[in-house]
Amino acid sequence: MSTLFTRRGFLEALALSAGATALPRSSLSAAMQASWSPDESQSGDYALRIKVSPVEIAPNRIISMTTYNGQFPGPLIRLKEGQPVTVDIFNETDVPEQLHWHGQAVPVDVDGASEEGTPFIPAHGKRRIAFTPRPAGFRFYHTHNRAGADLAAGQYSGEVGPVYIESKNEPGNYDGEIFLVLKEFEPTFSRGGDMPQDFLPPLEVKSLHDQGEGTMKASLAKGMPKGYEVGYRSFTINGRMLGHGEPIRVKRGERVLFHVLNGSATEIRSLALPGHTFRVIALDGNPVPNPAHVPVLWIGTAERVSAIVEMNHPGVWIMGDLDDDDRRHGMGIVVEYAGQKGKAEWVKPAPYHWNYLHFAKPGAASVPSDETFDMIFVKDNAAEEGFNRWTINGAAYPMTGEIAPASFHLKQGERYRIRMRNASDDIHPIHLHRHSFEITKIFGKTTAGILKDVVMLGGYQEAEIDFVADNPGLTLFHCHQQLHMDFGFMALLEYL
Ligand SMILES: [Cu+2]
Repeated sequence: MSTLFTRRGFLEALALSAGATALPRSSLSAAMQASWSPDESQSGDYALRIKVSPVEIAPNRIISMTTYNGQFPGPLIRLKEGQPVTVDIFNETDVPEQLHWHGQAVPVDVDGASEEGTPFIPAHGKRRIAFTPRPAGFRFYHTHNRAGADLAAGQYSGEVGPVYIESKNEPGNYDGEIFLVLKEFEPTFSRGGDMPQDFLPPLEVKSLHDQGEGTMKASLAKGMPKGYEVGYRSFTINGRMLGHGEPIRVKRGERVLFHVLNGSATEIRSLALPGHTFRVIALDGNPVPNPAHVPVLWIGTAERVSAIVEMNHPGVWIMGDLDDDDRRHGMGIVVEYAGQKGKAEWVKPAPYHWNYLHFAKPGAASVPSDETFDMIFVKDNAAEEGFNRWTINGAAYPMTGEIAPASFHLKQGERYRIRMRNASDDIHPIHLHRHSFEITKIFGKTTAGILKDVVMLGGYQEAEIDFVADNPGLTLFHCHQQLHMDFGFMALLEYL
């Protein structure tokens, strides 16, 4: 089946491809409903089943992974902003689970983070949750389990699925809508490894650079090896390696809206379509003030980009990652124009700096904040049984699984600014739970109007984000890189 659907046909098409249990009851066929016991059929609007399943990412290349409803990615869940839903989450595994509603302003008992106090979905048990979806836009759901040294756990698994929350007035100025989930599989550890960062504007802060490099040199001088990093053997879009999924079939002149989710546990991804540009209209599901054309998308771990592509360059193309090795190992999908045949072509795009400021109104000034928190992020090389330990203001979040005391105490209704300084050479996709934030300073410039829930903070760089404390309870702040969050890079904010 093609991954391209018209807006109206989407739900019907989904019923054919996705696990039926994830669809609203009303759209299930009689045959599908028959598989529900009477007890279950009186239950929630949606059901998600966490289970270990084989997933075929290329012909006869079948990977065992924990999934939602036996498929990867998890089924697309379409919700309506402000219209309450109930979801039954069944855990058919041996491990207690957390299902996080990433990017939604939900209460603590729904959010899906044990650090905030969300109850676990017990092993071989279930939880029913009820919430009101908000805000509108492209969100997602994923496990929030700690993986630590277990490369089958946490987001190394297949526990990732897209959520789309429709607003009351969708503009819909496009012909088709496609969801793409980028995800690597078959992870292995290595010692050290470099994350590409030259796609960001090069604005290192000298004092942070000197601090980070000094600490690293001292550690290596003591004979410490470099801390573990993760690499992958296979790469997929929508669960299929490049060349092994159905192509995206388009016609000349069509305007296609791509909703791209980086579902990786650890990686930053890029995406280009030779001969075409992306008109970015939303970041992390939130409309941007200044939709702009870009040749390449760069998407941090857990970030989303929504962009319209005008199909005006007929051919058969590889829409793929700029990294040759990752693309050759699967990170791409074929885009095929009607009437065009032949081998899919890749053309490397010209170098380009990804800059969130392109999508802001030039000169926009942010609202002053009531209070500012400073945070400095530091890496202790290989300090935790060979893994890098991460600290925020000198403290690593405890790895015991218990709820730690909150590090930051807020007052409801106030507007806060977090001034983040990265004293490490790694790039960090910084995430705040249950709130959206506004980027107010990045790459040395102040700005306003870019609302996100994850922001990439480059090595030795600084950035500032603002948010309003309007969703009380414990709120988790963390780096979304699994290896970083699992080894200390988390902190709790609290207000009642
Ligand atoms: Cu990080």
